[in-house]
Amino acid sequence: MLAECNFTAIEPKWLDRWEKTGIFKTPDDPREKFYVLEMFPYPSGDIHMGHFRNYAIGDVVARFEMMRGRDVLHPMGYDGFGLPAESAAIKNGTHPRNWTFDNIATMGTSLRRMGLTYDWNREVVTCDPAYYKHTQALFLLLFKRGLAYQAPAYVHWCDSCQTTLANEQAKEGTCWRCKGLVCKRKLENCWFFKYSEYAQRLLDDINRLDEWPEGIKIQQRDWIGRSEGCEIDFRLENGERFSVFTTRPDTLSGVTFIVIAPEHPLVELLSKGGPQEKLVESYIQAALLKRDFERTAEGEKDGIFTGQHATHPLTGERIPIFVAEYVLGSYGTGVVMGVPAHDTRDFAFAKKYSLPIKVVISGGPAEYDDAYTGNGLMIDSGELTGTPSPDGIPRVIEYLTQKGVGRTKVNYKLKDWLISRQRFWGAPVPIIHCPACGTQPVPDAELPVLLPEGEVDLLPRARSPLAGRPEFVATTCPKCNGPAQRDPDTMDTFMCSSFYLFRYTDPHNPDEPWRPEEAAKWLPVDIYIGGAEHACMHLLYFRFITKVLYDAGFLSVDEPVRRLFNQGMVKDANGDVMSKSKGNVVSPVAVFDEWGVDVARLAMLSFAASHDDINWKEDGLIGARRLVRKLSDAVRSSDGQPVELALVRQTHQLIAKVTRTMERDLAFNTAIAGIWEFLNSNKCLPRDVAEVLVKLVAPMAPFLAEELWELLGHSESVFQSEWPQFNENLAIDEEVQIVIQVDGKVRGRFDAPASISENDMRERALSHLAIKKHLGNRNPQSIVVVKGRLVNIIL
Ligand code: ANZ
Ligand code: ZN
Repeated sequence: MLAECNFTAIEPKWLDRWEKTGIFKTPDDPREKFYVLEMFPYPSGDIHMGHFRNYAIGDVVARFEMMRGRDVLHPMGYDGFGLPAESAAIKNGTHPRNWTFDNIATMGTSLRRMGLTYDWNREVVTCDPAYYKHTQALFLLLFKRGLAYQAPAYVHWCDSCQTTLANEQAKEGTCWRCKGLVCKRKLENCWFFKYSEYAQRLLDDINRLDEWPEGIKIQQRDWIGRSEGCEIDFRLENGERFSVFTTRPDTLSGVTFIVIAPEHPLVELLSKGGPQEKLVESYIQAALLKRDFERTAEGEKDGIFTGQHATHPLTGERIPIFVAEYVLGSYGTGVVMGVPAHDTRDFAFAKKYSLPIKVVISGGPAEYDDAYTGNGLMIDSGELTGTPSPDGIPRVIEYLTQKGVGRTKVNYKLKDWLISRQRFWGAPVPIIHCPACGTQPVPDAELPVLLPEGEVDLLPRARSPLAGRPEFVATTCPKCNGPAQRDPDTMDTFMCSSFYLFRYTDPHNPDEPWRPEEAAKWLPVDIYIGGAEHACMHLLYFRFITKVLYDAGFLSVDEPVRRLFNQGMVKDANGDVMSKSKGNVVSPVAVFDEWGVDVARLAMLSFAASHDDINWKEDGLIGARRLVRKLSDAVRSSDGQPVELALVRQTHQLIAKVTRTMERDLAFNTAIAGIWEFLNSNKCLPRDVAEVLVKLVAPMAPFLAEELWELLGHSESVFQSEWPQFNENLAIDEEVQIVIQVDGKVRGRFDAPASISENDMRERALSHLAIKKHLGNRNPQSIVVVKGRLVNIIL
């Protein structure tokens, strides 16, 4: 049966056996724990190739660690809330829950079929009330710790999703989900988490993430965007004070105008009743339609004079105040001191409005056709004249502090996390608004605040559908018992996925999110495998929530994940991204049906190293099937012959190679290549060696390995056997000398490890200097390779 690669019989057989023996159940009291986690899927249909790859990689790691004697936690669940369920429900006239749980059932069947080592007893589903009760409890924890607040704000609004978005979900002005254009909207009641309060810790602790990809760390540092500078106070002519944030206080004497962001609260006051009022108003409306990166891009700058002036804190000069879109309301203080001589944007602005350009740093050109941003000495700067720039900036800040007009200030680009969404299919915000008592948390005993069942009108109307359901909204105030209203918004689904990894450690706990001692057993996650696209979303949110939970005593770790691994994408045979609209989607389940799960797994793993993108091709399946046949044949025909020293060496080398890829780079393609090569050079295997081979392939092709292991006479699972050890000394490659001949005559030699592959021998011979010279531009007719000894090039 095996020789024909008929997996239809052996797959159910082993799935059943694994289930019955419960060998992948999580041990209660791990001695040497290892927590393997893959990013859980959004249940949008059946699994796709990206899931298949992600989960196959995780499964190899889990099985490998198990065989090494570790106690493994390897859980799976579903990120159940989100918009697609709501859209489907609107289309089909059903409840979003139906669509979601149908998809979960479909995906669950496929994932189980793949033979993944998940402990399904620990499955979590974020849209299950038993789970979102804790999402709401977590919200209240933040609320009670003063980390959740409600405020009116200009927020990102996606018109096609009909909801607000957090900053990182509207990068470059496009919605992370639907890729549609995002605009700004003023909302009165948005919930925010004080993300920015954790900015410094989130930044500092990146330095401890030794086993995270450098690229993710760079993106997170940039997104947090720490900037050291100074706040400087100016006065309006009526005496009122406002401040600007600058990284260049050394240029203070060069200020010739002030610019305020259109969304700044001061703007309305400044122009109100004045001749500029109408103009300013329409300017603001236009600016709000633009995206932040468009507003701050290099190039022409426009703005509008407010009709008001400010007083310079050092010189007392009168300086005009403008509103301009290139200043963002969300950064610093939302007000900038304009220094055209030394800031490029200010220069463009000053040119356009014929404002004076005052040079205060030496070293610039004689004629200014752009700002001078280089080093120099401060000039025309009163008592500070002669101070070096930028080295003297701390001295400038000290001076301004003494004068009482400024202070040192650190700014972060990271903003508070906007958590409320105006959609239905999410965890309701557990807050009650009482006309007498104000904002009240829902008492713990009343959690979860359930979403309505039955027929629901989900059509988006720029406010939460829950707002239109009196039986949901109407409630009583927990404090005064008077009539009150529930908050109609639901939470960002990234909130649900910010703690699921902790919930897996105690998934059925009805009262607490988890017992701290259960979490302490397993955390941190030893390896977290998933795509890199969430660098500044999920992967930053869950670091934040981890720190909050650590501070509150729920966790013993303040970083969730020791090692982060980003797998590459799965593209089609031509290297195009698979998508429904292109019609180039390959279904993993169809591949399992036709080729068997193990052949599919081996093919997937052999295309490239796990972190690289791959192009899915049928060739890979053909190759994998050949490998399966070859291995089965070799194992069946293995016998009791003694193992010769050369083969001992080769075996230890192979063990070393496979072990290292499994613990280090997860480049399973090299492990598979090693097994291939081994089988190619050893037709008939001694039994002991056959056993080693079966173990080495087991994490990658578990059904095949179990079947062969049984064939070799074992009654226990191969995953209960021990991972083969290698001896360093034996694994070290012997050096051999390889002779290069051209038409049978020796023309060169080179040293190489005894295990060098035939391909490498050929390549090294052809690139050998003497040989290249000898060949000139003649092309070899053929090349004969004798492994470990000789390359003969025939002309
Ligand atoms: C005066 C100045 C003079 C500036 C000079 C630069 C050069 P980073 O490094 O990103 O923190 N800025 C401050 N708030 C802003 C806002 N809300 N929107 C747009 N620009 C803003 O940049 C800090 C600098 O960005 C600040 O320093 C300010 O311009 C500008 F020769 O102040 B500077
Ligand atoms: Zn959208």
